[in-house]
Amino acid sequence: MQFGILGLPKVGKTMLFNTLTSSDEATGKFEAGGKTHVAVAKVPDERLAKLRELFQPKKYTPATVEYVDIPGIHKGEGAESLDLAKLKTVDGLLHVVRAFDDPEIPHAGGAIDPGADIATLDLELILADHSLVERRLERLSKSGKRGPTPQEEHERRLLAETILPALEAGTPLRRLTLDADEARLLRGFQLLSAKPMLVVVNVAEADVADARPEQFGLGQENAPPGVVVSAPIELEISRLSELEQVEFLRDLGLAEPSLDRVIRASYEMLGVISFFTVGEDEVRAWTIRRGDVARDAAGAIHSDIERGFIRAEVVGWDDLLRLRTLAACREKALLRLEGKEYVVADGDVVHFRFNV
Ligand SMILES: Nc1nc2c(ncn2[C@@H]2O[C@H](COP(=O)(O)OP(=O)(O)O)[C@@H](O)[C@H]2O)c(=O)[nH]1
Ligand SMILES: [Mg+2]
Repeated sequence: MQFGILGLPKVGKTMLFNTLTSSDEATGKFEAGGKTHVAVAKVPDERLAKLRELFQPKKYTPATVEYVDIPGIHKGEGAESLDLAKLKTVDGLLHVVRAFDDPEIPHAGGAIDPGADIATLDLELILADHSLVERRLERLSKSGKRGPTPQEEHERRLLAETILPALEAGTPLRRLTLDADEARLLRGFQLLSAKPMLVVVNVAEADVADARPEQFGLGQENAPPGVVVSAPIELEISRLSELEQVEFLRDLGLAEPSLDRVIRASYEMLGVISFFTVGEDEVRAWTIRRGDVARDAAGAIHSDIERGFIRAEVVGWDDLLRLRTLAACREKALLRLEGKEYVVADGDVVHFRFNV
């Protein structure tokens, strides 16, 4: 699961990437290197943290999201300055826009205008998609004497009748409502404006307590969801001890580091959920798609468990916390026996019985 971090140069992408993933890549007043960085962030999860306290395991393994820091898009150069090959394969986009002013750090767009920058990036994604779709349609029209296969005809119609008109109207494809079959086809095309997108607004330190995503037109109808952060503050928080963090956040009037919200929002936007396995050895979160059944969940751990699946013992994380042991949950009939087709819920604690 990978999220691409993108935006104009010098908006704070790399500083946020470093904080999200505890990395140490160069940030700076000059566009640094133009290199792409990849690293992993742990998904903060209070439920899992509480299970850790209960079980005191040797090993603790939260879910993760991988972030790719992609060099800035230069305004005017458009899609050519995008690392298209890298962007095509990511599952979601994190668009960083700048709302902080600093005369020392020139802004690529001239004036500070987050709304305009959001529109600029969307336009770049739409233009890149447009040329991909046109090329694909051209190829599909060259099916030769044999004529198009039903699959090719299906693709052609979706592209020509739905996708292309949307792009020409300037609509990012993520806004389209498609049926399951069309959505699957669309994912196959790896178009950029179709990917789920979260906008991170990097505001001045003084504004961080009061700024709201809605101010920037985010989180409303037709607009992507947004989170407001201050990159230097987030970096500072990440360097504090847990105790110092609590105080610092309270002074700022924040309930939690904003980046925790960024990571959780990224995770949820990809349509995934976590189930947990617990024990003295390890307390761990596993990532599956929403709607996956117990057999899929078993496969996420190991193909042997999927193949030899007998049943799943399932209890909600909150019930387990309340009763403290799986045995007590069993006694109170809160630990259920489920079969292969059970749809796993977010926060389920699962123990698999299997046979190899
Ligand atoms: N004053 C101020 N400077 C920032 C803020 N966020 C990032 N910077 C600075 O902006 C410059 C560019 O940051 P960087 O993360 O390299 O941006 P990128 O080009 O988008 O990767 C660096 O000098 C950062 O220290 C902010 O919120 N306020
Ligand atoms: Mg950078």
